[in-house]
Amino acid sequence: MNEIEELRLKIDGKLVSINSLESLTSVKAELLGRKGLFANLIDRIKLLSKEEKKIYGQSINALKVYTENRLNEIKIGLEQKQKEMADKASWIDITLPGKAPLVGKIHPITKVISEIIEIFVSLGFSVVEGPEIELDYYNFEALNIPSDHPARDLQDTFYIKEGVVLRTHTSPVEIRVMESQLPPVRIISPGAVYRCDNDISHTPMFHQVEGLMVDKGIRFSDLKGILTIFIHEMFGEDIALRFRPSYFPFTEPSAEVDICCVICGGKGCRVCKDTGWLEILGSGMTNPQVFRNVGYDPEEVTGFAFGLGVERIAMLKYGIDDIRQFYYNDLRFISQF
Ligand code: 2U9
Repeated sequence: MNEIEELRLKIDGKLVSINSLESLTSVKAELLGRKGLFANLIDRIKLLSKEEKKIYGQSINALKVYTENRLNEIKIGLEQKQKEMADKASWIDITLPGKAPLVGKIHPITKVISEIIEIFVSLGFSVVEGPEIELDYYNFEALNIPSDHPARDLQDTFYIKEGVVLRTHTSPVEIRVMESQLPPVRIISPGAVYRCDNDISHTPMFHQVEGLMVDKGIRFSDLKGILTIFIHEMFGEDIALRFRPSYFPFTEPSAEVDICCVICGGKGCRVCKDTGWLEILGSGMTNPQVFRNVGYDPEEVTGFAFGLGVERIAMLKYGIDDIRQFYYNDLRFISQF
């Protein structure tokens, strides 16, 4: 009987060590399996005398039934616990606020281009586009930019190969249009342009909108009228502006347009370099040589053209002091506009 008690204690010790369905399986095999504890005990019965066999057999059997019942209870308990844990893991708190999906926004440069297009379309201009990889002829030659002009310098222009460049402005688009159609012409050409430059106010790729109007009797006053309307639409009716004489090979006469500094109101500050004025675009009456290059007769038609840098306009409009901010693709910056 002592042996039976010892066995029960040993079995209880094994049962309390069970903490998972896996350990249950291995303890069950250890106790009740074909080569387990009970198989071994039952095997020994045949060596006993007739009386011993009866008592010993009954005790072993009772102990076996006890073990089987305990294992069953433990199994039910563990399965219950496992189910509870699975339920808890899959529980959803429908009172929690939902996750807002990240909604895309229009890039500030695209927004400013669209705004510029809208203003010129309302003035009767059409939008045209052209290749970003251009022939030297369309980018420089046809625009009366001589081969010794600083804009042609290797430092400014990205050369693809001899005679082929990344366009440095969108003017070649206007040359292509004039080559393929007769006046009147009233177009703007927005798009990416490339210059070998990289600092706080220059990126190697930036955007321009250029415009061209050609017809019989176009005068400098037409240029002034159209560009004044544009600047008032873009920066507000109250902004002061001035036309300042300048020089471009493709226009004659030429003028740059300044607006009263939007940062200091004309008093002078770091942004306007204490002049009170900000340069906003270049313009001029189309050089007669450019007309001859595309087969137009400068005695018949006249025209004006202008060009503006989109990033520069966006920087002034939104008060941004580093052009590179537009191209870091930091959502905290570009989602503000
Ligand atoms: C044709 C004839 C003339 C376009 C013009 C400018 C003046 C000008 C600059 C503004 C800042 C370039 O982006 S920028 O660096 N552009 O100053 N552009 S007149 O004149 C043309 C265009 C096409 C056929």
